[in-house]
Amino acid sequence: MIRKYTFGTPFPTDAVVLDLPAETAPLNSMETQTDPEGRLILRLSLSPEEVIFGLGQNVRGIDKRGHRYESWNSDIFNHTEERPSLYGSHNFLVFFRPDRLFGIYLDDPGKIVWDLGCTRYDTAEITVESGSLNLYLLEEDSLTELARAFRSLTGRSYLPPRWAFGYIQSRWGYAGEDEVREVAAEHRKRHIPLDALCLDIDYMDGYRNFTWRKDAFPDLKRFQAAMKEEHLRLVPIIDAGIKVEEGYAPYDSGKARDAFCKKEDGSDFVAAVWPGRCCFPDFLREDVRRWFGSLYTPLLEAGIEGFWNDMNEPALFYTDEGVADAFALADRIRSGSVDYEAAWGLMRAFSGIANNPEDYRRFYHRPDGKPVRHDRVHNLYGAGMTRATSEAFRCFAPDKRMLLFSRSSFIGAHRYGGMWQGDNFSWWSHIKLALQMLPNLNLCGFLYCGCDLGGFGCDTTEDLLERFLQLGVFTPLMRNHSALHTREQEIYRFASWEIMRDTLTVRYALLPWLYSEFMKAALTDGMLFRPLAFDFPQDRRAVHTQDQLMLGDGCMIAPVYEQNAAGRYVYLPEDMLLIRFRFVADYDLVPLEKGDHWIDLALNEFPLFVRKNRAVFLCPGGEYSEELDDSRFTVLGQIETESAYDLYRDDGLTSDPDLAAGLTRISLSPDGKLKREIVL
Ligand code: MIG
Repeated sequence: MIRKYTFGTPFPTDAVVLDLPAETAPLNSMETQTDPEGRLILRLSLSPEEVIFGLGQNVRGIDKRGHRYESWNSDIFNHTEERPSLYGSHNFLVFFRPDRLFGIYLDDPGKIVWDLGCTRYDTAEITVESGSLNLYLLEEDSLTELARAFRSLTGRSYLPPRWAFGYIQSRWGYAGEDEVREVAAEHRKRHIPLDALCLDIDYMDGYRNFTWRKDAFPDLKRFQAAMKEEHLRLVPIIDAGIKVEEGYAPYDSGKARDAFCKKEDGSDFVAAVWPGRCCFPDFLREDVRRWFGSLYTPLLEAGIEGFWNDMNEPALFYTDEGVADAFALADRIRSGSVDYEAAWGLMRAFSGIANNPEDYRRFYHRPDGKPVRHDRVHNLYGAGMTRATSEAFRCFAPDKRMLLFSRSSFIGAHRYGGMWQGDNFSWWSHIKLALQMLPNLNLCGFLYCGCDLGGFGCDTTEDLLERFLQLGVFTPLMRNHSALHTREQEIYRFASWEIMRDTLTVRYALLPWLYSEFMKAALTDGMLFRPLAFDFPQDRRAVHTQDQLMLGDGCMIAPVYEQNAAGRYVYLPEDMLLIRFRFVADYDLVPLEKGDHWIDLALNEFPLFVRKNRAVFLCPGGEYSEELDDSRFTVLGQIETESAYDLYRDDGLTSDPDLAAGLTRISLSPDGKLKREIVL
């Protein structure tokens, strides 16, 4: 059951697809109050065993309790534990304890502060800065049903093409076509599976969106066509800002349409990002989304089938006003006496010059012609860009699925694209962080996601990259990405590249099954990754587990995320089959009983656990997704009663897939074996 409560005058976000009437009776399951500043405060008490899931992309555990988070989309190059927010705002929370289950969704694009048992462990206090809000209260009998109800409220998740489940190599700093070709060739030469290569901002001419450097990428269309012969796709990046420069077509056409966000005085808002001074498309306007989307056309015509959208929080390096404020403070200090307050203020003024909260108050959107200050709608910006791109795809090729993942996001954008988890580091703790984010992203509707494998910032090491890949084997987006000036991170750069390649061969063998699980989840409003609590709500240990995830139909993952660990402890909520993978054709099958187990996992080994009467399907493998034979499988599972698996297959491209038509029922009979071969 879903109930809607309206406070104040909510800003329409398009996040919700169900048209519900607002309740007239007051919301009595929590305390609500408006403070003197006009902020709306929601308060509820938490019992000692209460668990809180949700908030999508955020730091800390699967259970969000015990920290103060913010919904405020931020370009943060340092995902440390104290961060209140990352790139996306996903305002859906589920409160779960043995005698109570409900979810709340706060549909508002402004800042929200979530004190989830941080100040007081027994209290959740949520502050909605704008004071206006559509609040949805969701009540169902189970966590799974609650997640499904939420998707019915906010719409079906984005469907990527099947090739997007292949391995993607990316790096900030590839100098040109020759280098990208060489990276591709090194993969093919060594039989390292690969489906796509990302082009980072280096491909652009002076970092101008929708251009490319003619010296380094002389003919993008020819280049993409040549790559396609190798079964590889190029995935270029697009940033949010448009360089202010007369004669640069996107700027001129944007200017002619008056498409950019404005300052209070009516002039275009300008801030520096990669290309220099930029204007920012007003993605809240439909005509602007259509215009911006049309700018992708030349790239689509060149044969590009996927993009990643970046810097769309929007990230701002600085504004002239912000710099002037910082210098004004410096001048005051220069002419006066020194005091510590001023000194700290000065340091903050300069270190906070980027993504300065003041700058987000300096510009306006005009969704219906009327100005709305940016900070009121900040968290919607990236979602608008995602929507613009997705709608452009639909215009260009209505029958075809395209790849799209964005850095910034908001609930609602899950219908238009996937997302990557942002600028992580080559840190061991970031394997765990990525794992913990996944189920909460799925809960909020974002199914196509993954982190920068190997870590984006700082230098990776062989063992760290290998362990990252072992998580990535199971994430829909499986991309190795690293930052400019960091250690080269392509698999073949490392002495132990062969074990990394072997790990990828397992991904490709699992790909048709993983795709089947993904598509079934997406088309039935389900989740691919779930906290254990979803499948074992009565099991206290399972409910509080923070480093294992349920995956698809009856599987569980538990990657190693610690340096030099030779294995790890795993809690099994019931008897399960351990598949310890080394290679597509080399794995151990070990039936294990419910309870705690130490699992030996050498650096080249990683586990997948399967519940009884469920199965995992391995195809013969291949070096690119189109090569995979999804008619012959090795089926792994401990079958004790008559069971079945519904395998979903389609052409991997059609934009309007038919679930029922794609399903093949495969019966699984108890035959005392853990492994069987099938041909469909
Ligand atoms: O300010 O395009 O998160 O993946 O490599 C950095 C360069 C801009 C941030 C993205 C990252 C990308 C980088 N970008």
